Amino acid sequence: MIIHTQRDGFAHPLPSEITGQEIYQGRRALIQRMATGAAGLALAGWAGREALATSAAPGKNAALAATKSTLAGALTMDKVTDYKDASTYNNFYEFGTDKAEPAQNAQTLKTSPWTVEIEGLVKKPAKYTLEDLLKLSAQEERIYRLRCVEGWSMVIPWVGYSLAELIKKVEPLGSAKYVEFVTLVDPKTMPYVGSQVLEWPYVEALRLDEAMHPLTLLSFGMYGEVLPKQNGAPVRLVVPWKYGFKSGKSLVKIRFTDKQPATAWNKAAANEYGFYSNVNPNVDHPRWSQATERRIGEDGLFAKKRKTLMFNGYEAQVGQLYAGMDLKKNF
Ligand SMILES: Nc1nc2c(c(=O)[nH]1)N[C@H]1C(S)=C(S)[C@@H](COP(=O)(O)O)O[C@H]1N2
Ligand SMILES: [Mo]
Repeated sequence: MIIHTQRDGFAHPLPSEITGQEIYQGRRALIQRMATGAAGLALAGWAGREALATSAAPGKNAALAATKSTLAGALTMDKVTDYKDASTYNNFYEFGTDKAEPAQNAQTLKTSPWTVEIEGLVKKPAKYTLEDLLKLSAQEERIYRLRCVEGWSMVIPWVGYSLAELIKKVEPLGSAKYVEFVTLVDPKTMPYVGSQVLEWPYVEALRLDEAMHPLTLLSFGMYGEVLPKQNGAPVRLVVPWKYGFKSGKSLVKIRFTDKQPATAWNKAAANEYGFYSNVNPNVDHPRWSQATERRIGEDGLFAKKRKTLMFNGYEAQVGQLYAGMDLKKNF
């Protein structure tokens, strides 16, 4: 068993930093969280496994309990991005095209009640309420890199579980080859869905085997709390080896199909954004290189750019999915 001790720059909360939420939720949560702090480091692995998410957020949103993932590749050792950066530097075009706009504009998004409809080529199509989804499998904390095609990246402790858990429940038919992810369109709360920047709803898709890969995360939270609205509340996808845009936010429909679905950025500019969109330093975007990236939070005057890793560093886990494929053609 791997015992996760203090990761570089991964600050455990001091008792004085424990959020009001946890005090409100009671002593057990508080003790679990403290077990991951300085004293907890001396304890055996189970303490860490049992613990709540350890990445302190300011307590703006409700706490979401999670155990640390034990999945290979799910706990990146890179320094975790500051919550402030992860929640104020966003792409969520329904709320504006500027990085700061989603945090300002998305607060009107109504995340309750919420349902996600599963349809298409499955034995058990169903409507899941958010509450059903939250209960469907155990919540895990996974620390994934997220890299945008624009050339920046962050490291975020997400909370959720493998999308595969949900897929198994609905039993895809043999004819299902792709999974389409449809996100919310609500002109009342989303100022930009009347605009022409993209076609709405924002749609993403994966091949079924990519969607079934255990690293593909159905996420409900980050930094130990439910997702901020600007990060795709109440439920989004996180596909860590693909450019950020493959990770659709505020999902309302998951559809199983036999044909490759048309996706938002591919429709907008097919020569720039392919269906696969795997992070690949060897395939340039037509207008810029993809060989390096800027890590958000490291952008001081002398900060060096980082080398972008094949499949965003998840090659050992996902490389096999693309064996024999021409990744220049299938970019
Ligand atoms: N519905 C929706 N989902 C979306 C987007 C969007 O504009 N609308 N932007 C994508 C892009 S380009 C990126 S890089 C990530 C950003 O996620 P973050 O803001 O949580 O970092 O969300 C993706 N999911
Ligand atoms: Mo992106």
